[in-house]
Amino acid sequence: MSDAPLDLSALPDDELVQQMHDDLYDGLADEVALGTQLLLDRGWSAQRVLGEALVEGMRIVGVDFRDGILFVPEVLLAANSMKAGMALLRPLLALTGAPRVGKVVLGTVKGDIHDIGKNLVAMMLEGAGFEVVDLGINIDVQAYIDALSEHQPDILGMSALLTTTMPYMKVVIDELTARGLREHYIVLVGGAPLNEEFSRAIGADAYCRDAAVAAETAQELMEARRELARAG
Ligand code: B1M
Repeated sequence: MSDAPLDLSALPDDELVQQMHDDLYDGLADEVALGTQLLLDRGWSAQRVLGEALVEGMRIVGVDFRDGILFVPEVLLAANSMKAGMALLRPLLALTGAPRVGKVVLGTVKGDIHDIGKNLVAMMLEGAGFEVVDLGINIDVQAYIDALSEHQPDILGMSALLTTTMPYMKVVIDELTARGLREHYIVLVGGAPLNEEFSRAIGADAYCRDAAVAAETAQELMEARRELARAG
């Protein structure tokens, strides 16, 4: 058996993707970044690398995290590796040449520090032509309100990955309503534990299953709003 480092560039596409899943699982950020670049150099689209190599790799990590095989430190390393790959995709996803179509304030709610999905949503929105103000993680109601007042966006986007933090979205929406601000913004919500029903129940405008749906929904609702403004 040889101890020579694996030459990622020598692997065919399917084996490279498989190896990237393993490297993501093992938290090897440099290798994940290299694999990402190799696939791009071989003509893969940024969306395909994202879906088949990175998101799928993180899905596998999530399963073993749930089953108690992986723990927080390992998952953090995996998350950092995913981010290393995403950093290479970001400019490509943002570079669609779409005209500026609106502004979004986006953040992960209070108590929640998951940000990979939110970061992807930010990238896809930028790619669809939105200006995105990313507030980061663990955002409380006052910070959302301050950001809305400062940046005057068209859309507020909130992310939550925990069943314990998703109810905080309602706290934010209720506060907007109490201040008479709710109708000023399109409110989009997303995150793995959410669904349409939850989104309706808390008074959001739409639930977005994934980042691509978030970008499509943002465009559709902006267009509907413009139609309404033209008609009225
Ligand atoms: Co966390 N974690 N985690 N974790 N973690 C989950 C969410 C969990 C499902 C794992 C599991 O048990 N299988 C579980 C939640 C269970 C539940 O509530 N039902 C869980 C838990 C329990 C926890 C801790 C409590 C663990 C502990 O400490 N004991 C802890 C909580 C910390 C906190 O937030 N206070 C914790 C910590 C962590 C890490 C720090 C180690 C790390 C986060 C690192 C980081 O984000 N920088 C982490 C990770 C990585 C995960 C998993 C494995 C992966 C999440 C992810 O990045 N997915 C996750 C398991 C899983 O989801 N399979 C898990 C990839 C990403 C692309 O998908 O985030 O779903 P996702 O985003 C999608 C869509 O949801 C949507 O679009 C995105 C892209 O397509 N979307 C939006 C997301 N936000 C949107 C906003 C929008 C629109 C669409 O706005 C418009």
